[in-house]
Amino acid sequence: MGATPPPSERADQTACSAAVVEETPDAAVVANLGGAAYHLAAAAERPRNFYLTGAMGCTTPLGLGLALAVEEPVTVLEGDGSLLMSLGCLSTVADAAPANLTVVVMNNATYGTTGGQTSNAVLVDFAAVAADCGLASATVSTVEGLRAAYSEAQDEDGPVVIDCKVKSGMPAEHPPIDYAHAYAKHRFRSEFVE
Ligand SMILES: Cc1ncc(C[n+]2csc(CCOP(=O)(O)OP(=O)(O)O)c2C)c(N)n1
Repeated sequence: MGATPPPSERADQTACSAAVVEETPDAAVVANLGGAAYHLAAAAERPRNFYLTGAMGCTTPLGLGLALAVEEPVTVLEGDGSLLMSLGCLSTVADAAPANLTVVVMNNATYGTTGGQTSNAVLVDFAAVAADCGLASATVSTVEGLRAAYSEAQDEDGPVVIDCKVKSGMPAEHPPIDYAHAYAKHRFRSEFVE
């Protein structure tokens, strides 16, 4: 069963998102819909961010496809609820094994975006599930812990899954996110294709 640290022992999600961008300034970062997108925008709004809308359960699959298509580092900022919705995708990640892919599960153990209902993440050890699929994995609950595990992940010769225990809640403010589909696709795609 996954460890469930109390809120006081969980990391700040905006600070974790900032650490990811600081460690890999060139990375494409794919954020889960809602909370993960808002925290990423608060930390570092940039054209190499792709903010999902609506498509819960598709964040890691989208990141996997992207990692297979580009050479840059690709980082997925997952939600625990979203990953639970498509948990089998971790076996696909292990099978395809792009070395440039890192999945950080922003695990607040809730469906934060829809009001904070408890998710079944309290029953699941994501790092153990990833390891069972054959993936390198780690569990962290501080910004410093994430920074260290994330930095190590960049040197791994395969994908890495990091279960990052974060506090629930939304950032007080973040830059506006333009979700218009054609604009969002063009802005992100033109970072990688001439
Ligand atoms: C298939 C589907 N079901 C439900 C929703 C509604 N919904 C949007 S965000 C969300 C919660 C997401 O939880 P999690 O992935 O843990 O991320 P968090 O909100 O905690 O950051 C839900 C249920 C949706 N967008 N798509």
